[in-house]
Amino acid sequence: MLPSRNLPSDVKTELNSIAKKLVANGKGILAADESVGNVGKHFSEIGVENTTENRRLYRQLLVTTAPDIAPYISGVILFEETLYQKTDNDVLFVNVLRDNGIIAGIKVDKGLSPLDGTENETTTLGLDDLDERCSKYKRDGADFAKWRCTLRISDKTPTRKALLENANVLARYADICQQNRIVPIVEPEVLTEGDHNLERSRTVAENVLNHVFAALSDFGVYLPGILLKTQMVLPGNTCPFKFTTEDIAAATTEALSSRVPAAVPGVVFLSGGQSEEDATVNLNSINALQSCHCKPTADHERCKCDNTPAFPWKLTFSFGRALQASVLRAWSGKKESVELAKGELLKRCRANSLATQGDYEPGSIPTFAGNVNLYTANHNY
Ligand code: 5MM
Repeated sequence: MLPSRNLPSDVKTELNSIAKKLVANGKGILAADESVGNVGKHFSEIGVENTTENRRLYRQLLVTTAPDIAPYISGVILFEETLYQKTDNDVLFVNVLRDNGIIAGIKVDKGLSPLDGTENETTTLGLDDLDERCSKYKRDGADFAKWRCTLRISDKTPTRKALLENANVLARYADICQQNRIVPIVEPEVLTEGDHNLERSRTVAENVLNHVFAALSDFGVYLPGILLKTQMVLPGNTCPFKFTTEDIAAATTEALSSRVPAAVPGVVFLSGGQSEEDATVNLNSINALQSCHCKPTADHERCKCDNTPAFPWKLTFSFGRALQASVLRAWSGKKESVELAKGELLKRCRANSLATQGDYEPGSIPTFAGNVNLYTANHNY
């Protein structure tokens, strides 16, 4: 098998075109690929039983909002079960998305597993049969995939062992996806647990990205056909110091600038336990650094900018919790609340779309759970 960077040019063109569509102007990704256990945690908070049918009903609510959210959402990441589920009208969810111009993606990792010989560090499972699964998922309508590895910050971590292992696993996954004409979203998530400050968070982010891009290069991954999914650079969740959204945006873009090659079409951020509003405001601050926000013509003449983006990659969202917290609370498992919940999803999608342009006015689009802290201890399943 040739390395992905030597794939035929039509395959590379297809991969690059999918990746670029996923980060098209004003659009981002809805991460709705929670594994069964994780859905159970969310459902228990709203008093809904974690059954296959309730998961289908909830995902149906998300997917059938497609006609409204399509201007803001380029892709939806599904869990394997969801890829094969249908609406009440017997239409596959994947077809509902496709008919509205939204690309279907799939979570292909099989979850985290302890990394032997480390203190609480992990690797991610799922490589063994990945090639066969990817070939099937592509046939069944998935054009992109996601694989999440996690790293944690403490006095002793991340260890070199964890950095190398997770980078290699992500690179093998990415290579296998590309061989199957699937765009891999490469997700090395540094968890927010800890009392570390912003500076420590930034240096760890840089170290992780160094390892990941070295491995992607070693494994011959075709960079114009991937997306990077990563955390914003935030202080640890128990850090005693406060940082502004501008500090967070500066630390995040600094870490990315020094480590992410220009060939990567986009960086899609996870929300990482931030409230819906914080995630949107921080995404907005990040994108405010991407370009001058003068308006065309008149203002351009005043500031003399040529409106060239500051960074070579698009900076958008691939939020899970920060797109769904209000939806879940509004829905609460009730048929009569489906429309209300769809409205909450639409509002969050619009807010985040504005944030990808640096045009979101904080507090301007309130939602049910906009300010609820969505931190999950040990987001390790
Ligand atoms: C949506 O949740 C994804 C799947 O989670 P589990 O496999 O842990 O159930 C998850 O990978 C998610 O995409 C990332 O954690 C980012 O989500 P947040 O909620 O941080 O935006």
